[in-house]
Amino acid sequence: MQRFSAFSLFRHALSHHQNWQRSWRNPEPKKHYDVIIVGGGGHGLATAYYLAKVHNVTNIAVIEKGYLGGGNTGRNTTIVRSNYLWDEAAHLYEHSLKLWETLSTELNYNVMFSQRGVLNLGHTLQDMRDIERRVSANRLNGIDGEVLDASGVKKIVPHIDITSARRYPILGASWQPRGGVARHDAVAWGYARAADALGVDLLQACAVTGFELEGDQLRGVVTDRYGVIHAGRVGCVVAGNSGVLAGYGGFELPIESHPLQALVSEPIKPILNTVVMSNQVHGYVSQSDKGDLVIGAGIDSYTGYGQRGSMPVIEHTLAAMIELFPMFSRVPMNRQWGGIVDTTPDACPIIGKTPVENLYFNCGWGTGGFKATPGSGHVFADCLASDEIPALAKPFALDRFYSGALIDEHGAAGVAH
Ligand code: FAD
Ligand code: PYC
Repeated sequence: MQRFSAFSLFRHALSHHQNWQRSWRNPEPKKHYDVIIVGGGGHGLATAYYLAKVHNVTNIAVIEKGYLGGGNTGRNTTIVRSNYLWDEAAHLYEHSLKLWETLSTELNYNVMFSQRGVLNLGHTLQDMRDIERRVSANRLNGIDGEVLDASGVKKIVPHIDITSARRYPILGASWQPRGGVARHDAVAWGYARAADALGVDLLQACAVTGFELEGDQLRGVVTDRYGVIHAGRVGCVVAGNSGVLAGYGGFELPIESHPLQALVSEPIKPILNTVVMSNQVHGYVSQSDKGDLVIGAGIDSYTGYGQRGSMPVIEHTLAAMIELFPMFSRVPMNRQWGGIVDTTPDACPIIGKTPVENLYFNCGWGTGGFKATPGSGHVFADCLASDEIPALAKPFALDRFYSGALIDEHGAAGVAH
């Protein structure tokens, strides 16, 4: 009998995977596109869709190194909300939430957006003060929100433990009724199908490995599958790989790439009809329509590009869940995975121009970009179509890290950093 070492089995599996990727049937790429989008996650696909639909720019390619939606878009816990503290972020995320509300109709694809409400729990007096400030700011911006006390939380989530005997007693929460969850894959597929129907080329299994530069002007991208493809403008929407692509352009971004993990339980009968998040205990949970408890963690503290995380974080997250819902201690867990998120110093995205002419970046969404998918694509399409940065995106320019006009959203990020 032939014997295989673990290493040779791994190599065999890897080359099988690479051959499968290579055999992926793409449309024949053109020699020149008006716009190339690098990254076929939700944000890249949404950008291509709005470019074609709103701006009538259809000579576009989306270039994806793996498969569409296989990055953070397909790995996240799908929480959608717009309850950010500062005006700039609140307006951008609310723009996105409004687009979510009509997205299934817009794309003629059921993205399963479910406005079941989002609770952000408070466990200390200071948490409650922060919650009151944030909810007041939200309401001034026309965003729905309420401050609940512990009994108000219990009314919405009967199974939660609000007894004061807990290590992190629940004092109350912010409640955004219009928040909720969506089906992550469906968002990628919905935008991809709609963009494809408008003539956008979707090139999968094709990595961008460099930029074609003439002085400080970008002329196209170098790919590992088709060589150089020329473009008028290039928009990079590659989340945790943004630092690598900035390197191809010869500049740096204030971004760290960190693993962020999540897991699901076995499907159980309906028990939780909203989203519960707690920054203090470092976890968040909702229940999918299939019945799984969808549970997420804070970021792993080390940096890296591996799409997996470390054990201690997951143990810590499960301890947090049991703190909130002691009855979950007996639910078997099914699968665990990780994505690579791109965190910035102010927990806000970077959208717009770069030091290289014709090269634009949309990144830095970190742990919270799924909810922004429609809004991000919508404003980035504006940037790429007209070279004018729309008002909603202006505060998120790269130069804020030089001017000091940071928008600190760590408090509303909802995930421990
Ligand atoms: P991605 O979906 O990662 O797409 C980027 C694509 O670029 C990838 O498909 C990648 O393969 C491709 N790419 C990279 N380099 C290259 C290259 N050189 N050439 C070609 N293609 C390339 N956000 C929320 O709002 N709510 C949540 O509940 C939430 N939970 C999360 C839970 C986890 C575990 C994780 C990991 C993230 C979570 N997020 C959440 C964050 C959210 O998933 C991301 O911010 C969002 O999905 C980013 O979308 P994207 O399209 O920019 O990135
Ligand atoms: O930004 O709401 C969020 C979020 C939840 C889980 C990960 N990110």
